[in-house]
Amino acid sequence: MAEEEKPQTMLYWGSGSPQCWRLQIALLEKKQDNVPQKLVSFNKGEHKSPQVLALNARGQVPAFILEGVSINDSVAACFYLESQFKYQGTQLIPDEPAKQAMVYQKTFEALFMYQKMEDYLFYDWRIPKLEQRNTAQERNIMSLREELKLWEMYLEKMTRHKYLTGRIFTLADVVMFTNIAFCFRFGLKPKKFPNLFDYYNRLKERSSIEASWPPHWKENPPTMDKMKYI
Ligand SMILES: N[C@@H](CCC(=O)N[C@@H](CS)C(=O)NCC(=O)O)C(=O)O
Repeated sequence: MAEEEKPQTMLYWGSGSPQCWRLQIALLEKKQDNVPQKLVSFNKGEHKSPQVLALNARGQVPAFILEGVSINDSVAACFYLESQFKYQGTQLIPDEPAKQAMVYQKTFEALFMYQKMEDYLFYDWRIPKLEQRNTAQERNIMSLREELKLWEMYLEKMTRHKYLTGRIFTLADVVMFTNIAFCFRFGLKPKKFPNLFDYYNRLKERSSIEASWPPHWKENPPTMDKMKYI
């Protein structure tokens, strides 16, 4: 990427990254469509460029700065947007204590679910030598399967409602939807997880979600279908 001054407001993002997508959805929900965004190429290693490293010492995206305030973790950034723009666009965290508690809970549980998905999907890449692989991957599969069954059950209980925690779209949906979309993109079988698939279909046409759909997902078929084994 070309050298330039450190911007005051910018989002560096990668296509297909659930973490980046969350933040992009939250920006649209909070009517912050004017935030400039730069797509970085993972293949070219641009997430390790000086511009990204200047904002995020981990060399990861999203790398985000808003009016001089840099906040890189995707969920922390969503919380920050909600507190800065509470009365703009969609209220992503309700005021009512019991509802708020549920949104916090489901948001953090969604991160737990993402971690399990990543442990499974990226295992072979992290441990490239066949002889070093072990039963850990079997455990990853079982753990992710149990986790997704739990979300099936959560959604089963919410059938009267469109969203994860009730009648309104919240931060929990911002985080969980991107995980679920990732699951189906990588081969999760709709028949095995019908509630997750219904949820996915209910939300995928929401304007913030549709507008920020990962561009390379639109253009290319999936390269991996490992989620079909779950
Ligand atoms: N906790 C961070 C994680 C971000 C993250 O893992 N980003 C990935 C993209 S999916 C990345 O940049 N990976 C490249 C690397 O770690 O080198 C967040 O939610 O913002």
